[in-house]
Amino acid sequence: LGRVLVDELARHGMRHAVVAPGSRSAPLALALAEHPAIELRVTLDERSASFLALGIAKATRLPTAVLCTSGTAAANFHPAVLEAHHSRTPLIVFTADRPPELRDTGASQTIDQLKLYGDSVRWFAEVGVPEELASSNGYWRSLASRAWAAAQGSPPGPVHLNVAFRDPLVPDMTDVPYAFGLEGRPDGRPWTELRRGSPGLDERQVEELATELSRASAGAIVAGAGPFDAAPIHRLARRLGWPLLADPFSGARTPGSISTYDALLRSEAFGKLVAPDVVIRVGAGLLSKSLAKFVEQSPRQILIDRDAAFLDPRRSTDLIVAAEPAGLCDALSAAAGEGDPASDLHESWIEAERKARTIIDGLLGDRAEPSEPRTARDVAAAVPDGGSLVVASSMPLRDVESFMAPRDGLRLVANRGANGIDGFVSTALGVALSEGGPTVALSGDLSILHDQNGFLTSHGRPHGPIDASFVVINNDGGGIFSFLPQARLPEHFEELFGTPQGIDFSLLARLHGCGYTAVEKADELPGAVAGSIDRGGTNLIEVRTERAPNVDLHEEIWAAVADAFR
Ligand SMILES: Cc1ncc(C[n+]2csc(CCOP(=O)(O)OP(=O)(O)O)c2C)c(N)n1
Ligand SMILES: [Mg+2]
Repeated sequence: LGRVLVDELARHGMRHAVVAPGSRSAPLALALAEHPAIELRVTLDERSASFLALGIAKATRLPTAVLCTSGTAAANFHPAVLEAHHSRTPLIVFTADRPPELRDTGASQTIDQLKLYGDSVRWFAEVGVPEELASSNGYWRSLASRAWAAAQGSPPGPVHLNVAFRDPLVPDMTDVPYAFGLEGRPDGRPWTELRRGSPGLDERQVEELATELSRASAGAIVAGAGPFDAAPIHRLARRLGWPLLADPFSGARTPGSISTYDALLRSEAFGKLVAPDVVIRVGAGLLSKSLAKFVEQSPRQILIDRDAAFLDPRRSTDLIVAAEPAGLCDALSAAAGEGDPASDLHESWIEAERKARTIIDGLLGDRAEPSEPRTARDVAAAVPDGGSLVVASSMPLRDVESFMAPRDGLRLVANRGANGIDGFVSTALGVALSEGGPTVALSGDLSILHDQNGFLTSHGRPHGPIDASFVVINNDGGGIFSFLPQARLPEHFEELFGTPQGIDFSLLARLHGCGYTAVEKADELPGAVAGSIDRGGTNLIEVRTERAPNVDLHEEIWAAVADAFR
């Protein structure tokens, strides 16, 4: 059973698997370890293991397997399953189980694992105990094919296979040979392939929508968390003469997009100047409150989503178009025809972007000591072309959104599905394992501490260290809370929200055999990132900041940008 499932998934294209150690899972673990096409990592902590698999899957967009033994091990997968569910990340979750006769009997390490993750999986299968039947091979291979298809369904997401094994759990040399064939289809073909067309509108529907857009006097395209193929979205924006307001995690924050919208839209005067009559949105919920308000105030709000998901936390969207954004944007551009765009809003936005960028860069450049906004801006610029930047919730995410300048050649990854601060180290290491160029991670101190066990993977034998650079903004606690109303409750603030941990990150690095650098001056950061990438292995780069002055700096920036539009 173990060998057949793994072989079938490999035929579909699975290349990575993560295993957390245990005994009940041994048949599958051995099969994963022995398959030549599968790159395997072993991670002690199941929560870290599942986030490692999640990071690989986010980076490769391919289903990645994660396996654990029976009992509480399976429950430790739950946070990553939820993130995969909400971020539409394909994951194949194997939980090993006791056979039915041992369940609910007080047998050791046995819990109810059936549908453990509730509605958060695309498909659950109780695979059952392997039986020696002529039909078993077809059953197991078809099951693996279905798991693969479900993980890449509409929407993609996690699949849970609960696999029960009876003793003996490792190959028994006294076994008589298996009575039936276990081969897959010839030429390495999968057992059952699922072919899907891409969702879209028909010609008449495209025409109708294009006509509506051409009549708009003040439109905007807003790209939220994706990732998307950015070029078609840019082309449509240019064709219509509309601005493209691009969240970094859309993949569309490339030259020509608007990146300073969060600060700009905090200005009421600027907001009035650019008030839209149509907004086209792609991607998930918007972190920036000022951007969300901008969208909400538009009388017409169109969401394009391939899975027809109701991504509409403000309940204000009035049209959802079920289509692949890239394909639809190209179709709309073609329907809009040649000639000058009807709108010149793009130009006003580009001018405002230039102004805001100058103000922000001026304020950040004035300070020699490191700040959180500058760290976000500079780290996003410092990752070499073809590299990845993995960003933690919540201030690092917000600061990258607010301060990252548009650029090409950068893949951005974050756990935006459920916005947890958990599993961050492992997610970043998973991205690093996907072989997509140098990986840099930007995180707060608490996010790093939350998944310290993740570092166990980085020096995990026998593979050696993973190449990843962790930039840690250490403000000794949860900086986000200083922006929230609880900041006005000084008697409880530090204990309940600030939660300083006082950890020495150089010792943490030493414990895990990671390199360590402290950045004392703001302009040392790009060099520190480049140095870490050159050195290889997992390195920590600590940037110390303070929470209260960080709020002041953000407010200063917002006020200065607003002033320019008075
Ligand atoms: C699993 C999980 N637990 C708790 C939270 C709530 N939370 C959001 S941000 C945050 C503090 C993060 O601190 P840090 O990583 O140091 O980043 P900073 O806000 O200081 O930039 C907490 C506890 C969460 N999002 N996810
Ligand atoms: Mg912090």
